[in-house]
Amino acid sequence: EEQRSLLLSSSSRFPPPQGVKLSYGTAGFRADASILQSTVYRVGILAALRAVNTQSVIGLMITASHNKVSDNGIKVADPSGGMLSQDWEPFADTLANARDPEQLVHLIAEFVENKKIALDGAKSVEILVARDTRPSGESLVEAAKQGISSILGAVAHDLGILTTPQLHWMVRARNKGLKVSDIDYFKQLSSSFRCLVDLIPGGIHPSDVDDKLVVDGANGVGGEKLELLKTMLNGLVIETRNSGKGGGGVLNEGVGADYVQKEKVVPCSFGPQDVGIRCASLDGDADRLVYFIVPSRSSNKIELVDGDKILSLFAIFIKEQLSILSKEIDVNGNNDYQCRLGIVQTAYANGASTDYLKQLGLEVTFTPTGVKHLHEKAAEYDIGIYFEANGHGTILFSEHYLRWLETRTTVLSDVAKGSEQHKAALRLLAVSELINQAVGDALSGVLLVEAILKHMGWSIQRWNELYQDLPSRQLKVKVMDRTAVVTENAETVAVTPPGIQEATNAETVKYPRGRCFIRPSGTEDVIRVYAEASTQNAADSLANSVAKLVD
Ligand code: NG1
Ligand code: ZN
Repeated sequence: EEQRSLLLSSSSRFPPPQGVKLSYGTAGFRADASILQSTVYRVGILAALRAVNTQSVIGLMITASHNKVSDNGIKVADPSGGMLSQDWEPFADTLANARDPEQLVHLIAEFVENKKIALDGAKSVEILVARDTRPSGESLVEAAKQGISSILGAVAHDLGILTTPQLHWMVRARNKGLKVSDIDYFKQLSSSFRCLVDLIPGGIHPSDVDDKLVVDGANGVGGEKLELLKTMLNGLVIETRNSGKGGGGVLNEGVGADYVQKEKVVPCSFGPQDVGIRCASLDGDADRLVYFIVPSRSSNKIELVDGDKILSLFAIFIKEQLSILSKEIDVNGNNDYQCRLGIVQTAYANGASTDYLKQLGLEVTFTPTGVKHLHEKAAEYDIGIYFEANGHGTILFSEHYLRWLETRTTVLSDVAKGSEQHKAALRLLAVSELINQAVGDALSGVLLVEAILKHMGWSIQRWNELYQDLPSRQLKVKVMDRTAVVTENAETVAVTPPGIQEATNAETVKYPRGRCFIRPSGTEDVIRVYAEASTQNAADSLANSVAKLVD
């Protein structure tokens, strides 16, 4: 029928690349941009099917995040604004690897039947498409649109260049029935930031006025968007570098959160002039954030303030508000609601951060790498804070808890407006508005870090001293087949190949405070090795010897 011929004719324009097998990994599909046309077209089809199936707005983001500028990728944002439902991932793989139009159409028909997707095109559904600043993005957006419009009733809405978290935010907002444009995102961020600043005990310290933050935009979309956000903020001085404008540097080349976190050196255009200043780095699509300090004029080494430390800062602040709130007693002398606060990390979290968080009495759990796992776990709490060490993370508030907070603010403002409890409830609500509820978001992350530092009256040095990172080393080993390594227990134990875990353990016990694990990357053809120990030399040596076992 109509649908079938539509698919056959459009797919014949997007022949798949020969001899490559693509897989929808932790970050969707990622590859050299030159081979992605057919994949992106097919993910367009998938997104359209998902939209019809859920009768909701779906998002498509074209980005390869922190990877090199010649790469690109595509991922799907589900109706909640989160990652594509995991039970659709195998279908994504199957579609991407279909040999020819006939097979593709057959696979789609089979899936549609299986999932009982009603493809009558009667009710139209919308797919929001956005891309980062990669030059290949423009033609890939076209391919995505062709895929989308091959499904009857599916309509693509091109939002141009956005950060990844912005797109996820838009999808989430649209499915809540809000008519939003991308300016609403900036309005919500700036007004909730203002709200937090207004609630600082004793107001902003006068010395804060010329206390600046310098942000490395990775020569990508984040720098550009931050420039815009800045114009809507008061009481925060931000200098943006590597904003990607005016023919400056190359995306992610010697810049950005991934570079800074892995290499632990200053990014391009930072140097001796920045000694002691609060600096931050975004990644190429602005969903990761790390801070850093340049400690001395004579070296390009930095003190990294990573995702674990951002997590710790957020946790302290949230915990403080909760303990203020818990002093609120109702007329019967009861505190009527105990908020469940949970912290979610991965095995890459620095051991010192986990120790610190546990010491604060917080509940810490571990999931495998990949935001979808952390996000899912964090969503089990009233307030769930998750972060990957590399700077991807956010704070999730349950709807139930938000409703409770809202009623508290009304009740409290009747009886005790201006009370500490009232303010704490307002702060938590402002945090829930500021921090992206869909995915990790570097721009909202920067604003929350800045608001909390002002609230605490802390310098970046004071924040960095919360605990001292254990020395660590991360290596990657190129392998023929990364699927040979299979892990369990939140990736801390390798169950295959046989004997590899025992050999790793035998190395690890040689080092005081040693901890080491291996896992296959979900985004590159490598096995990653992570090691931690009491000295840098020991961590390096442990990582190297385990890398040799993998090779
Ligand atoms: P892989 O390649 O699976 O390790 C990397 C990061 C993840 C996550 C994804 C998605 C590390 C060790 N891994 O995944 O945390 O950010 O990329 O971009 O940083
Ligand atoms: Zn990213």
